[in-house]
Amino acid sequence: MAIKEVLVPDIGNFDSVDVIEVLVKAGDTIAKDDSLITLESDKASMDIPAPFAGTVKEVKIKVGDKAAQGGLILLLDAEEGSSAATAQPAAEEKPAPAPVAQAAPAAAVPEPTRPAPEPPQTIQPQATPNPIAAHVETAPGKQAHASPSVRKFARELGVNLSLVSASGPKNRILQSDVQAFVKGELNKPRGGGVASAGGIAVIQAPVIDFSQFGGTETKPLSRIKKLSGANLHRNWVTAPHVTQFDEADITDLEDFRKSMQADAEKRGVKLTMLAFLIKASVNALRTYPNFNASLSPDGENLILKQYFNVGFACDTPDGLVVPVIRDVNRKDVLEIAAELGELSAKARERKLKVEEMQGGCFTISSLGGIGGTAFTPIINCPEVAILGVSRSSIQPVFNSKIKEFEPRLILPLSLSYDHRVIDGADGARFTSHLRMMLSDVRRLLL
Ligand code: CAO
Repeated sequence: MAIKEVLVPDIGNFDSVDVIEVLVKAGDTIAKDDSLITLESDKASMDIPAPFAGTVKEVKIKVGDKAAQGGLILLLDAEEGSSAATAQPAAEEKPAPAPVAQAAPAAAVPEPTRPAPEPPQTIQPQATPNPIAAHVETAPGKQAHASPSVRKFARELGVNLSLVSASGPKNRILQSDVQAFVKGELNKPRGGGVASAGGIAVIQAPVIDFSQFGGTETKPLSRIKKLSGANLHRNWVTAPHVTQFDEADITDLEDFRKSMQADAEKRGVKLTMLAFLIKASVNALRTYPNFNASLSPDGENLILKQYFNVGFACDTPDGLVVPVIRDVNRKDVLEIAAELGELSAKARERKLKVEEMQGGCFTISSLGGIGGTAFTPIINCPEVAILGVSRSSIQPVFNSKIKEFEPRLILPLSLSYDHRVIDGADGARFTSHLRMMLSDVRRLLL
């Protein structure tokens, strides 16, 4: 064994390119041609293969570094008789020696068009469950031939290239082969576990060229929209939603709110209905603690919270955000209204801190200032319920005491809850409790 330096070989017309992946670590035993790092320029990505076999002593490069020809990648305890000079190219894969081998004696040259054979791939660990990775298995021994960019593409998706059928020349795997494999895996009915016993097999959405029907313009989604979209989709498909609709008579509450408005304004606070709704919701959460809870990750337990933090959906030019008002049980309606104003202003000025959007127990989505009669809000998981509020309007309500219809201000409520945690009866009890709280302003003050 001898310690050898492995350097960045000639990488074409690039002075310095980004290191986007380091595929080995100290202590790894590697074979000749195993990929060591992946470099990416604005035009292409390329893997740098090991010029000889051995054990990695020390990696000298990291993700984010810039690499240039001759730069040190790692120190290798090289196996005897294995060197760049003595290594023979595989007859099929590398018919001609790389022209710049002398310029970088310690490293083999990556060959963009005829790359080294793919080492047996392992599934990359995923931050979130990956339906593709979950359905592929490693098939050691079978070597796949693909360009570095295709291998990178496959790695990003967690695809084991040895399972992908090749359609390129000399049995080479093309990007379209990886895409076809992924499509095939996604369209397979999910089987095996209880959660997938129903088999959610979704057919591929057709790709439509809308310009055939008229003019179009493509506008990128904002970062918030992309993030919230993915979360909303997950919450919608994982939590079985039921929405309970109800109506609260807020005639007296609205009179009270208006009577307090001038006082509130003197303190620089806008007192809207939402502050009262937040207060009333916490009263309902205390009465029905299962709503102030989250399911444990294994789905075996309910984690009941002893704090009362309420989030509210806030519409901003960049999309939906949910600031959280903490410890609502310890605050009066004016304090809640003040915080509501501050947090909404911050949200619209993009100044919300991450911690101001964390720790919520229950969310209110109020569209009352805009319009509508009812809607089905999506639960902000891992919370188990969300209250939707629509626009209040004057409705004729029959007063049985005087046997007459009276004009009353009615507020529509839409409570979506996770049916794994909350039964329909409790859903109806919760909204009835809210009705009661909102229709008698004195109760809110208790
Ligand atoms: N019925 C009738 N009017 C209502 C009302 C209701 N339920 N709720 C509020 N209003 C009125 C307010 O009184 C106010 O009237 P004035 O301007 O005459 O005083 C006006 O509507 C605007 O209210 P607001 O929006 O400034 O204040 P708010 O406290 O009601 O709401 C906030 C604050 C941040 C929740 C709101 O601005 C917002 O962003 N709403 C959208 C939330 C959203 O997008 N939800 C959908 C999420 S997807 O599930």
